[in-house]
Amino acid sequence: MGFLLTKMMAVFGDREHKVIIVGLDNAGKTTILYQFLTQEAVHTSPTIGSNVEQITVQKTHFLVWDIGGQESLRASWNSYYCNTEIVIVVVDSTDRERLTLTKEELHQMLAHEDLQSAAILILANKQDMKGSMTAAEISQTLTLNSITTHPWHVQACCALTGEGLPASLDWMKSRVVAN
Ligand SMILES: Nc1nc2c(ncn2[C@@H]2O[C@H](COP(=O)(O)OP(=O)(O)O)[C@@H](O)[C@H]2O)c(=O)[nH]1
Ligand SMILES: [Mg+2]
Repeated sequence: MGFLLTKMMAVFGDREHKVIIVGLDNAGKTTILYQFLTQEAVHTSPTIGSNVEQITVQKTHFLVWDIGGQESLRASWNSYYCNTEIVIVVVDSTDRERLTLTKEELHQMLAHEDLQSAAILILANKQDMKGSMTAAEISQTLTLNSITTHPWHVQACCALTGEGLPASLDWMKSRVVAN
């Protein structure tokens, strides 16, 4: 399947757009990756330390990397940055305590030279949980309005049901088509 797809993409001159999913451990990154896949599953190949899947949205191909978020792994996030077109930052909307940590990681990424032309999608995940922060609250704490260097978008979602994820893929597609 991988070979066939690669061949088809060569024929149609289409290319893959690299996406990375980052966020603290337990935010819901892996659940989101596999929810994306169930929309239009193409190919799976798990790797050590990260998962990578190819996701196709109406002929647009994304190669999506889900990178571990534990503290020990965060230092190696930057080895995935090269050629990344979209960074998905997953937030556990119930985790008020660690949102400032996500803010620090986010603003560090924005400053990284390999991500200067990347678009940023912030997913306010776990909206099904009681007392979860709204997308607006999360935007405010992450100071998203101060970001003028990168296109960004915040989307509320629930990875368990998939709510909000089709809209996220639509935004991702609109970003890479715009470029
Ligand atoms: N209630 C709820 N739980 C979620 C949601 N997304 C993920 N989880 C749970 O959160 C935990 C961590 O998810 P996982 O995808 O492994 O997080 P990761 O460490 O960021 O990859 C798991 O128990 C998931 O089932 C969600 O939208 N709502
Ligand atoms: Mg995971």
